[in-house]
Amino acid sequence: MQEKLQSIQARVMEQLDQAADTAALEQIRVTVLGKKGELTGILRSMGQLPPEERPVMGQKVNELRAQIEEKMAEREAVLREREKAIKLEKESIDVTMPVEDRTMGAMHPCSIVLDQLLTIFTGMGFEVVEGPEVEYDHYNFELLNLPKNHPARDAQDTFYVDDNIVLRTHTSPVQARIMTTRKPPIRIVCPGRTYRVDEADATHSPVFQQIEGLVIDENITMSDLKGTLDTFARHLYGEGITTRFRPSHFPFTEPSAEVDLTCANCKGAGCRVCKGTGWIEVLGAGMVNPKVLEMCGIDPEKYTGFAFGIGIERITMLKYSVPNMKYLWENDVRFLKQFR
Ligand code: 2NM
Repeated sequence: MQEKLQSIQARVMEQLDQAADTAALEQIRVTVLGKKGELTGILRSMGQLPPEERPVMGQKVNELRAQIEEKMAEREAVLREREKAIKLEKESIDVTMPVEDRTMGAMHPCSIVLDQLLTIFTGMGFEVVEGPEVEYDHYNFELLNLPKNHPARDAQDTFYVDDNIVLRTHTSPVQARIMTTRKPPIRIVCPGRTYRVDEADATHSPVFQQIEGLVIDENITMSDLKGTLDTFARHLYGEGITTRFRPSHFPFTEPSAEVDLTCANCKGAGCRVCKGTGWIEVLGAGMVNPKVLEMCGIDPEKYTGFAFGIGIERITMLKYSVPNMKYLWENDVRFLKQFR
């Protein structure tokens, strides 16, 4: 038994010296000191010894155990230090390493302009209302004084889903819906996508965006329209920018006007952008046709109103000197990243 102890001592001390990591140490602990370990086995088998040898043997086993535990603790401290150093080395971050290039997104120029328009009009007390892009003929045409067989309803201009349903050709049907469901005073702007059968070219697209305004109350006059659009023009382009109304015709307004803004490029002096006129055509407007009010259930004897429509792409192109509308929907990043 004495010899056995000596051989265990020699072997375990060497194993401890050679243990490469704390997992190996733990393995030694189990095989030597564990419940089924060698030393434990020896202690248990001491019953076979003559009683007078037991205390001496027991002491030797305990001494060896203490020696192994001490050595193991020393070795463990060394190995833990080493493992910590390896871990730190692995996890270290080189703060001087160049970062991966993350490209920032940008607002689409039309969205920048639309946001600006919404800020201007909500600042004047308008509420923003949206509605369906797939619309009943009734709201898109009928209520807006565009009866069947009106030339503006030509299949040439309108995407028909079926006899009664179209892709809206303007955002006015959103306003027709509001007029049929609310009582004046009404003060709304309606932004959104609109659709017309059109060949895409430098200034046209079958899908485009509009924002239309509508005000209905007692005693609303054309001067309210003029004042609203003058304020809009000033906010969009600054002091000195105003509007000019030219007579026009829309079925849903009477009277109707094409509205020009002072050319922001030359402040009205005349330049290449405005073809020497000092004015840029920007929107259409007018007093809501009493027939439209009547059809929408608003008493035209009591109430009057004005409305206007602005093409988002058109004023975006003017604002950023975009020479062709295709740049607005091609989404070439070389174009888009200029708006970061
Ligand atoms: C325009 C020009 C003139 C307009 C009319 C209406 C409604 F619903 F009140 F009848 N909404 N928008 C209107 C009037 C739109 O766009 C160039």
